[in-house]
Amino acid sequence: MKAPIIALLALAAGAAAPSLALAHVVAAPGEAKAGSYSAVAFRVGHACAAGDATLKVRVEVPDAVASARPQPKPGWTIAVEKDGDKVTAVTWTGRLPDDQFDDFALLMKLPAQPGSLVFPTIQTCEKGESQWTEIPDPERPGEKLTRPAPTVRLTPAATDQAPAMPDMPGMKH
Ligand SMILES: [Cu+2]
Repeated sequence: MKAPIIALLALAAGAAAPSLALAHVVAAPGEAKAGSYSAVAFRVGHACAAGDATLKVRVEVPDAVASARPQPKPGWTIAVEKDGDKVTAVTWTGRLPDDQFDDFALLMKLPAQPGSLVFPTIQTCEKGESQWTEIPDPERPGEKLTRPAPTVRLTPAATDQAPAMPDMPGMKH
């Protein structure tokens, strides 16, 4: 009786492995200085399923992010959702085939508090949808999630003598 169950589990693991091995939707870079203005791209590594195409990417902006502005993308339209002045979500609409990747960027004023910033993201495809909304547990850093939300780790701001790396050239504020 046990053998068939083990075989089924092995099959299930095998089926899940290809998508796990690919890039998911991730924040790039996945680390930034707390309190900085930083550009972070949401990198879409593949469509919702093999052979599908991504049509829409909606990124939720956490409350702690004081400002967020999307980078324009040729071929994509941008819709910004706001609560008062605060940007709460940004949606890019266009078309990205499964065998290509692309970056969808936001320039943000990041919170001063070090920690993890989670950006729940919905990827809408021609044939389906992937909800990248699972929140990583900081106490289980190596844990493999099926659909982890893109996450930016905020590192303590340097006590900088010299200006730090130019994160965001051209930004006026
Ligand atoms: Cu993936």
